[in-house]
Amino acid sequence: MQSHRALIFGVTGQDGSYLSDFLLSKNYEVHGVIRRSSSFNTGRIDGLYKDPHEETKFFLHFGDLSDSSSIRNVIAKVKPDEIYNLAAQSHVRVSFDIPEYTCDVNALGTLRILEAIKDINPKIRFYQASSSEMFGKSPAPQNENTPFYPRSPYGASKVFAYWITKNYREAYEIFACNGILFNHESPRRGSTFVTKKIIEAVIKIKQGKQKYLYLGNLDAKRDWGSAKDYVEAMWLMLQQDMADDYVIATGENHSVKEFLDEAFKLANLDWKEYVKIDKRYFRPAEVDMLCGDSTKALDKLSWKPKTGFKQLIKEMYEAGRKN
Ligand code: NAP
Ligand code: F7E
Repeated sequence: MQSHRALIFGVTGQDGSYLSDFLLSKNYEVHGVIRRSSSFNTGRIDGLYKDPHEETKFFLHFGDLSDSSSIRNVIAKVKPDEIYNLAAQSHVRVSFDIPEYTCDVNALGTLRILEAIKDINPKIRFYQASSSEMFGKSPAPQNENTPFYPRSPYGASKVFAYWITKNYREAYEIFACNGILFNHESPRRGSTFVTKKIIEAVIKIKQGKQKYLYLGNLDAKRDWGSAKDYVEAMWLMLQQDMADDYVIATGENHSVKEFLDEAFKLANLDWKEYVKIDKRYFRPAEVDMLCGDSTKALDKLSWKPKTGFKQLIKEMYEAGRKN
């Protein structure tokens, strides 16, 4: 039987790397789009990449979501059955510094892929990485029917991408799905997101290599799940009979303070002795509380999270200590 072929935009990111692992385990041929960079940006996928002269099911191509021609060329060349758009300027705080770039990549980048699918092969199935940041100020628990109220250029860019994905589904019958994923973390999480920043600091403080940890708003609450669990949900969405949108979450939320409690406890330390507040890390507008209701994903995809809050922190801590 011929194996399925997937194309992943954002393959070098946290989710792109876990999705690649997952699809390769399902015998997919996996193609990823990477950006040219002056230093290597492939650390998360180095274990998967082989010289193309050897036998491999994992291939990389240069491209960029701000460049329509590269998107069209790679889709035409790879001829994928499924496309996963995980590429984004994904940092909420940074989106206030570079709002125009964030919207170009996250919002128009999604439109560029959809236009290419429409023109090249409308039968390609499409996954869009939508985000709980779209709910912003809407009260928790948030599900597929909760109104969007984004609080950042990042959130607003993802709202456009969500609607254009839905629009191409309705207008052109493209099998296009939005996965509305709540925060998900892992040992591969970028170092400037709060969970990984805390874990790295705990380890360095314990080793005597760092004195203090500077953070912003400690009262914000997030529904933190595991990236490894969440990439399976992305794939499940594209295996259904009908395209649809799904919230993916744990249904539990915790404050940044609670995360600090758990993480510092693993090193037998009291975070209150090491954490200092730096105003630079506050956002011009904050999302105070996110907590997802993923009943629909359980009913329709039989998906549920496997990793709890404490287990996630422990996994990140143990992996960090080995590095
Ligand atoms: P991430 O680690 O920041 O990865 C983002 C990926 O996008 C990287 O591969 C990055 O490439 C690539 N990228 C950035 N700008 C690009 C451009 N102009 N052209 C092509 N590629 C570009 O993000 P993540 O945590 O894996 O998240 C994956 C997706 O899910 C993102 O769209 C994010 O917004 C969304 N999301 C994430 C979460 C979460 O909690 N993690 C929750 C909801 C939604 P480089 O490596 O070269 O920078
Ligand atoms: O912040 C607070 C901060 O940057 C979480 C992205 O993957 O998930 C992520 O966005 C909370 C916020 O994630 C620091 O103010 C305090 O309330 O880890 P974060 P995020 O903004 O929730 C969503 C679902 C996405 O879609 C995004 O792509 O922690 N916080 N002090 C801090 N945050 C950071 N980064 N750094 C601090 O020092």
